[in-house]
Amino acid sequence: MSRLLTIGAAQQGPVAGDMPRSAVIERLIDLMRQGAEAGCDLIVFTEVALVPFFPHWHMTDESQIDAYFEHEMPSPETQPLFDEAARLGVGFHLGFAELTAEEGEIRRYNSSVLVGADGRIIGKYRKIHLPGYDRYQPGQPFQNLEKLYFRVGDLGFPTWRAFGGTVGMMICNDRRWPESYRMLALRGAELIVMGYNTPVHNPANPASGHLAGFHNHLSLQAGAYQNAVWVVAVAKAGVEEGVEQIGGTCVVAPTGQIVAQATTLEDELVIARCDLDLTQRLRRATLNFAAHRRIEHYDLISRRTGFGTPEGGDED
Ligand code: CDT
Repeated sequence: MSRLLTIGAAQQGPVAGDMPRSAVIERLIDLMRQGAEAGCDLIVFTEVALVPFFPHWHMTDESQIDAYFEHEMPSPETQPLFDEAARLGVGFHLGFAELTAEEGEIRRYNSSVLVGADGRIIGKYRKIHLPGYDRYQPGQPFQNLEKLYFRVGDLGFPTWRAFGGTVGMMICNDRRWPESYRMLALRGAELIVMGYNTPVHNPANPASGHLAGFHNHLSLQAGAYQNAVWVVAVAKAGVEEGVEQIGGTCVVAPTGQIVAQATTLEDELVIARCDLDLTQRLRRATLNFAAHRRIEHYDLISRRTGFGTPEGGDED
């Protein structure tokens, strides 16, 4: 049996600071139309897709900060993307900065939505692993202030029945943590979609620049294979307001193999036909969690001996 889903991973080139949202949305609609033309069922856009990746700059003026956030989704400005999806009959994933009033206060999250082929929102995810700092870092060529601008996501790692399978979302830094994939896989995810804004140079670890692309694919391929899940990861690529970002947008099969990959650092649609049933075949074999995963044994040695706990073997 096969359950084929054609997915377009819509890599974005840089978004200039003075580019209006309407122009960015035109670019996304163009990629969406290319996908529809090629028979895509689902288009995956990147993290914080509508504006430049503003956590790279330190800002204190609330109104300047809020201008990067979406106050509703869809909004009059983003509605054309939803309308075009419904007209074309394709679903999409969109990352955006979310500003919301909850429990009597303004809250800001790094969020994404999954939208069906009818243009309606299926589900929302809020990024859990926020990298970087909560305050200005002097002496850095650029900042990474996600902890300043966003709260930690409070929606967990949900999955949804959609597009003929079970779908979950993560956002950028989440992909470096094995538990993100495992949580989604334990909830039945057959497809994980995500966007990322990853600088080539990490000011906190300048020596690792040459490994940025390798670590991206390493995380995605390991996560896909170890959880028998399709992974679609989409970059905002190229030099954006002076910050050089990796590309490497790709679709990874549950075998861990990259089956399609971007070749540029610009707007580029990467298309792959994904058989969701491949996840089930692998989960009946090597990656059969119920048959082979032995979580109850993982901690036995620590519990019997105390060895490997923070106290070591020093007790009694
Ligand atoms: N957007 C985001 O989460 N970026 C981080 C940069 C961390 S620096 C290695 C990422 O994990 O790609």
